[in-house]
Amino acid sequence: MTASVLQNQIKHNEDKLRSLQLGGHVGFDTLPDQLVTRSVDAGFVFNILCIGETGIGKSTLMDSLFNTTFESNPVPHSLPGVKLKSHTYELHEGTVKLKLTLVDTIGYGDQVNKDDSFKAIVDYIDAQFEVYLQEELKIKRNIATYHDTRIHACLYFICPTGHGLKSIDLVCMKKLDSKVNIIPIIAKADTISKPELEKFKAKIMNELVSNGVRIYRFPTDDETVADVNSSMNNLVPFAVCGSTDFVRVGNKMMRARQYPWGTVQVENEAHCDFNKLREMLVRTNMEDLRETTHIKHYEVYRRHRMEQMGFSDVDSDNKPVSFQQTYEQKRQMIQQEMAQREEEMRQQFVQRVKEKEAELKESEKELNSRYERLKKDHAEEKRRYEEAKRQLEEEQAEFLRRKRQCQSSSSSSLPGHHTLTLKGKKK
Ligand SMILES: Nc1nc2c(ncn2[C@@H]2O[C@H](COP(=O)(O)OP(=O)(O)OP(=O)(O)O)[C@@H](O)[C@H]2O)c(=O)[nH]1
Ligand SMILES: [Mg+2]
Repeated sequence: MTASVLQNQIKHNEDKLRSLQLGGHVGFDTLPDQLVTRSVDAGFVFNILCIGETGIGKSTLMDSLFNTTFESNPVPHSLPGVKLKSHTYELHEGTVKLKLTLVDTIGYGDQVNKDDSFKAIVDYIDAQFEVYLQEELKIKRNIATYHDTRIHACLYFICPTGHGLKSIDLVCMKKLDSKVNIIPIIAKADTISKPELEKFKAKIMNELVSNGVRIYRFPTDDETVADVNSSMNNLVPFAVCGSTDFVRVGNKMMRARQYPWGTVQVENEAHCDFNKLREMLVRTNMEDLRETTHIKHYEVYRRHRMEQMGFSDVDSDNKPVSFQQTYEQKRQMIQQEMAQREEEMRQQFVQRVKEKEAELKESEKELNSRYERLKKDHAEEKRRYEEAKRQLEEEQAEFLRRKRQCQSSSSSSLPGHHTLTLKGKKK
């Protein structure tokens, strides 16, 4: 069935849709409850990526956000490149299970040349999308039980310099803004004064806008959270601080940082925006962050990869094509390519055989002519020896003849001294 026929059929069915009144209670109004029960049983997955320079307070903020102690070791400043490290934890709050993955950058901003600092991060995010895509493309896929490692929220830790963003911040955020939900935060905000902080925030936002960096905006389309989200959007980047130390405030132990001149309470809204960040990230918009990751960022990645594989929803004339048609087209293309390559290889083989044959013939000719030459030389040599032999035999016969002549003349002459001179060479 072609795509256009299918679309027509769906439209036809929609046109036929009629709204009916029920005669009594049926029970499908419990669907939302069924959904909640099912989701609670399955548990939730949330993945946070923390990008920030070494020692900027990433681990401390995560401990403060989830009010626990995650494993972390301070990282040296001497690493040659940026790496990413992930840890997965299972957290329980009431009946709700949360599988939380925290991914940390290691060695970020420590290199002399920071041009490529973003690469490892981009690669990590893409790798998580790729794993998900491969699972989706499997014949026997397990999406329901699959551990989704795609990054849902990226907390970008900005140094509290009061001056604005560094180029590494802008470059990195620009590279990531189409791949992940970026939430910029000003780290160690207790080190910056209140008037300075307002100016700093405005400057950061201006720089982000003028460089076209798209950060995550809390959604304002759901009216239950529209007001709070739009007011929180105005507070971005949140100025946060974290701590692993506690002080007693009233009858409660609170996370705080103590200084000779006073105490900074992490959860005190007059001291920093930590509470607002937690409210937005964990309590109000966790589901939106997960959804945006799936329907916006993953969709971009998936589309790009499918196009890379040669799939498309429309053909060159902008007419809809189905997956099946593209697949058939692709298969034919590959088969043609294979046949062409086979033919090329066959021709190459024939050519090589011909060349080899010619080479062999040439060397056979060479051998034959050498054999003939040797045969001729041998015959010549033989003839020379025969000649020499014949001469020798003649001389031998001559010698014997003379010897006999000599003997006969010496026996017939008187005794005395005679000298006999032989002609010719002695052999
Ligand atoms: N002033 C101030 N200091 C902080 C804050 N958060 C953390 N620190 C301190 O900064 C230091 C580094 O904190 P970490 O949380 O280990 O920083 P990190 O970014 O995880 O460091 P690496 O993992 O080593 O890169 C510690 O001494 C913390 O006490 C903060 O909000 N304000
Ligand atoms: Mg750390």
